[in-house]
Amino acid sequence: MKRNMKISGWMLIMAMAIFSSVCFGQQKKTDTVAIKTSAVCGMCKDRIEGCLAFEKGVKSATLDVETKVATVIYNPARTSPEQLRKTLSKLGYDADTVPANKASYAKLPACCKKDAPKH
Ligand SMILES: [Cu+2]
Repeated sequence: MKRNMKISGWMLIMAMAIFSSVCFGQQKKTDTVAIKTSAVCGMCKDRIEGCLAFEKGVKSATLDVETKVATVIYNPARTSPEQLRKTLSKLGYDADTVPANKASYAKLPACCKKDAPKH
C-alpha cells in the first residue's frame, strides 16, 4: 500500500513535468496573421473575436472595426491562416480573398451585412 502511494506520487510529478513542458512548448511557437474582413460594427467584432477565441490553435484574436482587420495570434502547429479564413467565411464574413459563406452571410443581422446602408 505504502509503495503504491510512492509510485503514484512519482507518476504525478512526471505527469506535471510533461504537462508543463507541453504548455511551454506551445507558448513559444506562435505566429501572427492580419486578415482583412468585411466586419461592419461592434457586433461583428464581438462575433468574430468570440468565435476565433474558441477556434483550435488560436491564442488571441482582436478585430479593429475601423480597418476591418482581424489580428490573430495562433499556433502554426495547430491551425493556419487558410483555416482561420475558412472559419471567418463560415461565420459570414469575407476574409482576404476568401468570400463569405453565402448561407452564413444571409443569417447575419441586417446591420452586420457589408452592403447594408450606413448606420
Ligand atoms: Cu455587425
